[in-house]
Amino acid sequence: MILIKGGIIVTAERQYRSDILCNDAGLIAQIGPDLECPTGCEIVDAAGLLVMPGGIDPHTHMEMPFMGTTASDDFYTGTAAGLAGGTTSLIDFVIPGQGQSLYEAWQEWRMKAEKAASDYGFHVAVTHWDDRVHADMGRLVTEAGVNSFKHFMAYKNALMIDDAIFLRSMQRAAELGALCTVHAENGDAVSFLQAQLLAQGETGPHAHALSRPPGVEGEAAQRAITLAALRDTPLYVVHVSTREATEAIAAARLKGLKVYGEVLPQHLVFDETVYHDPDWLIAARHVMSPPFREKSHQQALWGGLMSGQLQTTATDHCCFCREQKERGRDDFTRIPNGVPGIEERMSVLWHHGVATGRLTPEQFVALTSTNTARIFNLYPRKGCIAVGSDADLVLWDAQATRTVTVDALHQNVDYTLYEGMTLTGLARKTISQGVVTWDDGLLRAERGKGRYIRRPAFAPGGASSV
Ligand code: DUC
Ligand code: ZN
Ligand code: ZN
Ligand code: ZN
Repeated sequence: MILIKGGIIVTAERQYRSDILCNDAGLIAQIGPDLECPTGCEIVDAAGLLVMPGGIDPHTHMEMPFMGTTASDDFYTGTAAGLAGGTTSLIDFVIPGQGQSLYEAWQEWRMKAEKAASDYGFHVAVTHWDDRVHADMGRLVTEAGVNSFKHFMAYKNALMIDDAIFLRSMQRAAELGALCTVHAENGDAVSFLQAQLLAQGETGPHAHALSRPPGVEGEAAQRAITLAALRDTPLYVVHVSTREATEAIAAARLKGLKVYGEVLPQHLVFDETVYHDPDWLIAARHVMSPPFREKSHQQALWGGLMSGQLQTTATDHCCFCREQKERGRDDFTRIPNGVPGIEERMSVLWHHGVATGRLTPEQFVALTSTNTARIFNLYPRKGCIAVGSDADLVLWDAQATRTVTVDALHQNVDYTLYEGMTLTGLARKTISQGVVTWDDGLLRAERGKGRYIRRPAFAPGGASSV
């Protein structure tokens, strides 16, 4: 049992001074000013700190087999790193292998994730279509606690689906009360541009960005929105990185469609010039999809987050070390796509969002936790400070400043994009299931302590109105 004393609680709606008592079942038991400390209860001093719902990262890829290799953070190291950064839950992606059914893939991912240190859930990718997929989607929603499916409009000859499969999946998801999520890039256009660039002798990381220009994302986002409207089903667009996609989402919402957009802090900080670095490895470390954009797109993303037209922040955490990135030394299309970020996400958004005055602390909570909990039907168990909610909390020091360096981080990868950058805003303590797991620089993550969180289907009428 722990009593968090003297902090200022920040929710997505308001701030107020209060104590929080967390019970041994890992739940919030009481909230109030000057709570009594029951015998045997540990006191956690939160004076001068903000007490916020633990972060939820709705987009990670732990130990994902991808592009001929496997992402280097596993479910233990990745969730532990999340705890060190104030993130207490994540939703990862089940990606069925060749010939593997969706349900078998979900079972495989459940086993991989047994070592997780924090709570987690899964989206399941629909990468092909047959009767088995139709049946498995039903089983996943009704028996397995999966309420969201992922669709890749890119990665031709691998994960990509065509519009007909997307429509079938949307129709099935609508029947089941599940939410469709989408990686929106036109995979045919990317594949065409990649081949052309390689034929011209453009083999370096800069060609990665040239092969995936903003219009490729804008077109796919608009097409996905159009298809979702045809099936009258909500849609969640992952890693929105362009003005075009932001505008498509905002326009759809204006028409009353339930469309959500997710932003990666990485896209708010880095721009396309990272691919100009003369050091191949530094440029290759930034290879992810969608790629970093010209600076002007960042303005649109900030505008979306500030106005509420974009609702969540995630990381697409997908780590590859030097020798893995080296696979693409002579051919940019072979550089494994992915960057780290789960440990830095909250600090980066605080520093660039709240400390600059773009976002209020309440918006920060909404964007790092509450909106995700609502959209993916985890609320009010997660993303909420209320009696009966999970005691997943972060004690935040809004003034603390530190310089980021890979040696001080816990992600199982040999770099951080933010090396040498000074950030204001830091998780002093992270509480997961009522236990202090990150204690001012001391990581007390426990292998296997994380629980699989079942997310119920949505009631008729679909997802939340965030
Ligand atoms: N993009 C990445 O950069 N990595 C993993 C998958 C994705 O879509
Ligand atoms: Zn993606
Ligand atoms: Zn360039
Ligand atoms: Zn991803």
